[in-house]
Amino acid sequence: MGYFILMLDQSIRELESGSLARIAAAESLEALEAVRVEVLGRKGALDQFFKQMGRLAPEERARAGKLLNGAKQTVETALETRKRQFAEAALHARLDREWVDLTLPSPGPRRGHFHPITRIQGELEDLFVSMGFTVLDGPEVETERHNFDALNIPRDHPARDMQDTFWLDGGNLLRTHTSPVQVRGMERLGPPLRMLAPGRVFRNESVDACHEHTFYQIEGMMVDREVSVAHLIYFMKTMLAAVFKRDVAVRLRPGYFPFVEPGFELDIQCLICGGSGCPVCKQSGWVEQLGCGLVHPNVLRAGGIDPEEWNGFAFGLGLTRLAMMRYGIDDIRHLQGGDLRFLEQF
Ligand code: FA5
Repeated sequence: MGYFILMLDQSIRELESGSLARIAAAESLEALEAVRVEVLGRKGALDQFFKQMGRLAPEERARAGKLLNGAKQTVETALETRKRQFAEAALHARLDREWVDLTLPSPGPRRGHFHPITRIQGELEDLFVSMGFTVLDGPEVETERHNFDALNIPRDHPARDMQDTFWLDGGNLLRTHTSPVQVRGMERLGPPLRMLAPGRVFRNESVDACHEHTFYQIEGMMVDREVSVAHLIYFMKTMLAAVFKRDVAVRLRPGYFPFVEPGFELDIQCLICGGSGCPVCKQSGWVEQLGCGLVHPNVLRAGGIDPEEWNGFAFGLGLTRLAMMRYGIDDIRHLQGGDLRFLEQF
């Protein structure tokens, strides 16, 4: 064998082993591509060798051709293998990143809960339904007749100023209390009747820790024969016991509402300060919860019921204030502020 072929032989082997070492050490597809271009590419190292083959004798040329093709094959295979390793490593990294344990129990959807006002409203509805009351709904946009006239508050009556009203174009108004549902209830159900009407009411008044312009009330009314103040007190006591589930100090004072006679206001001892005085009870130690009384004959008449034959009691409870007392909320504005950090505490 000639000297030239021996040198060629050695150079090809060196090129092959050098290329394999570079492929093994390559850390990226770019580095592999660089090796491929340098070794296998047009004008690459192997190509240079192929070009020198013309200078060899025919039997040496066959041997050199075999050697070169073998080296080319080996480098190509090594490049492919290393590329596959990169692809597999990338796949494993992705699987590691995206792996989830499908056998873990699901945390389930996040569940909300009822607003404190809705919760008390639901409890009171259940309680009164269990005592034979029907739950009624009424419109928030009311007529002047239902909100005032039929409740014995004619146009020039000073009592209209007791509740500052949002008047609407056309003479309607945003109801200032749930009492208009008494009138609708009498018209719809007729005597004897027991009805409960929860709902939102609106007053054009300034807001403080205990007063909102938009708040909730529950109206209750019972019409039957020989209904007395004793019945009224029984139902009020039953209701407060159900809401507070403990003894709370209560006081009943005479109160004026044109639609009842006699009329009362019921206060409970402030549960925010325990009666010592705070902004919620305006330092008085007591918080007014509801107005109530025996239904005025004029109201029964306006509802189509004969006051000679029937009488009844009615009450209008401040549901928003009741929620404040039950949950110890020291500012009424929190209740409709819509702040989830507040609401999630209940
Ligand atoms: C009335 O609204 C009468 N309709 C209640 C009534 C019904 C009396 C049936 C007799 C017979 P008053 O304006 O006092 O009454 O309101 C009733 C209750 O609503 C109050 O005791 C109080 O708890 C609540 N309330 C009144 N104004 C506000 C306000 N601005 N913000 C929050 N709660 C209020």
